[in-house]
Amino acid sequence: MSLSNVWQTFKSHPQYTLMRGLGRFVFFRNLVILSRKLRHTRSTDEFLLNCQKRMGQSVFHDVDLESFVDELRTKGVAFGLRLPAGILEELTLFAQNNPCYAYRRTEAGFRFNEHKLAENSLQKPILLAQYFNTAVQCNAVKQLINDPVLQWIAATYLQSVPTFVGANMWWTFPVKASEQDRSEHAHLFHRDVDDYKFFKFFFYLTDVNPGEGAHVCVVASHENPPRIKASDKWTFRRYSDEEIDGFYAAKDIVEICGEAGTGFAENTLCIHKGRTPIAKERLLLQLQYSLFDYGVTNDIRDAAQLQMLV
Ligand SMILES: O=C(O)CCC(=O)C(=O)O
Ligand SMILES: [Fe+2]
Repeated sequence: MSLSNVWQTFKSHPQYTLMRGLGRFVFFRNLVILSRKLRHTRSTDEFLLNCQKRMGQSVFHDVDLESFVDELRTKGVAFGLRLPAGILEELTLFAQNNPCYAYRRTEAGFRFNEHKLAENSLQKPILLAQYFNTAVQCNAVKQLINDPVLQWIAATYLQSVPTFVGANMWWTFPVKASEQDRSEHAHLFHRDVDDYKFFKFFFYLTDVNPGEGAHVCVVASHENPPRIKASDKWTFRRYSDEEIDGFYAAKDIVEICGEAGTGFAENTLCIHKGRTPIAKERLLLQLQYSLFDYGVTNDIRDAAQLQMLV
């Protein structure tokens, strides 16, 4: 990013730009986390108590909450969530009946079954298409955001009243996309700096088989960032598969597969990427929680700006 771009972003989102600068250093991350924890002690306890009271209303059963959060802390990724069939069906129906938007562009709407027509209209392969305003339009998304199990995990992991900062539901399609599109849309290894502390729940809404469009994560890399070039200490960039294969043990580079309904949580400060599907598209729902909301990770768009391609 050029200096003038940094300045433009600073003017429009000063807190976010500051966090992007400071949040790459462990020292500043820990300082902000600690001060937030101390300020929130009482309200966090109240929040957790409220979650516990509502636990019976959760759609998730048999999750060992303490070990889930422990795993998220130590490994940066924790497994074992499963969406019930009813919620999965509601989300899938929502995806079938509402437009998604190519490359997250508000003027590039199309229905899932019109992918080819949309590509013709856009005159390029569509690697990714996202739904907007899901929390308002889809009850299942709303229900998950308020689910006591997810909220308890978020508050315990963040050691604070969690701030919900966005639902994102999107398709990735098996197409020959350009390297630039793959890089811009998270199909090359990278780390996210979305806050001083944050994490995301991922739910697969289609089956994800080995070799297909899985999410790939390097276990425990949130505390062991790659140091390949000297500048890697300060900068955040895309890494090639070869760089990541060379830096981490193969056993730690995990391709996360699972049937529709599979859910996990990840601190995406870990090295991760989405694989470009070969034959079968992937639908994913992601819910993100952090300390602060910079307004840059949600799917809320002005309905007046939404336009269809086909
Ligand atoms: O599509 C994927 O699995 C990767 C998504 C990603 O990079 C992210 O959510 O931070
Ligand atoms: Fe990412």
